[in-house]
Amino acid sequence: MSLRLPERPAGAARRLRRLMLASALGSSLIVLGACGSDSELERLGMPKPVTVEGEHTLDLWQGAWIAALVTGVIVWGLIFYAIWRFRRRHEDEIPVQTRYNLPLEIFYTVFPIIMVIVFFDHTIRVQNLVLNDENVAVDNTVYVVGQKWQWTFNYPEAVDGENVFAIGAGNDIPTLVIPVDQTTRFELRSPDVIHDFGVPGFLIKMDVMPGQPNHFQVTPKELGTYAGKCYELCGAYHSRMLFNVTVVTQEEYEAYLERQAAAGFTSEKPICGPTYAEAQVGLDPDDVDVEEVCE
Ligand SMILES: [Cu+2]
Repeated sequence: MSLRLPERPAGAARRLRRLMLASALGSSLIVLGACGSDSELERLGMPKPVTVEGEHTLDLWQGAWIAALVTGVIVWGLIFYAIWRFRRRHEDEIPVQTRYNLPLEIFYTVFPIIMVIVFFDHTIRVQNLVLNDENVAVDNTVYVVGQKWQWTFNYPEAVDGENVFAIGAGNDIPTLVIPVDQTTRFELRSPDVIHDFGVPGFLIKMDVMPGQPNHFQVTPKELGTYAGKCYELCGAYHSRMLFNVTVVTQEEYEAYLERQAAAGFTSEKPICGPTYAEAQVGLDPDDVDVEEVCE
């Protein structure tokens, strides 16, 4: 029995190529057209950014997904095209035997490297935009202290030159209050182990490390309350390290600080906050060691 090479119907191949090109272009256009920031689908699963800085992160996320999807559609198209175009048509035929194709091999080695370089470049560009701390007018600074296993929020020189603080205790989740349309810098401090301060709605998180001061700033543009958490597995009660962020008007922000100060939550300097065991006692400011400075 003799083996023969497949016969290729020229018209069918041309139609298939056109169909592939049309589907690649069509799906790319659908993805590009769907990208806004209103629905979860448009944001490709990312939470809605409520800060100016978060918009840049969302752009990077969407851009990366568009590039990946366009690449995916082209690759899937080529796979299915090859499956269809070079299928066995007769019992007694063998498929075309290609040992190597140098131009193609150079292409699929070089092109992914170029893609990685482009992704890397965009990532660094957005990171520099979001974390840029030069020539940024910072309106407020909050010292965020992560200690096992609770958060303490310090507002230095907030009321009559004194530091105002808020701490979580036991089952009380602490609330971080910041004003809308103002740039607030978070100075991150830890007296014990590595924690990680993050707010999904702000599309940012950063390690809170002992002996390594970190900071970043946000400019919230929408009023509301947003959930935050510790993103670093930091010990036995890591899961308790929840907090809320409330974005309020400037007047409400000042009123909040006055209320906290009137309730006695003041110190000379930003404090480290109580230990987990101490925090179980309650929110009484008299139980807090205000001498333990965490600057
Ligand atoms: Cu933690």
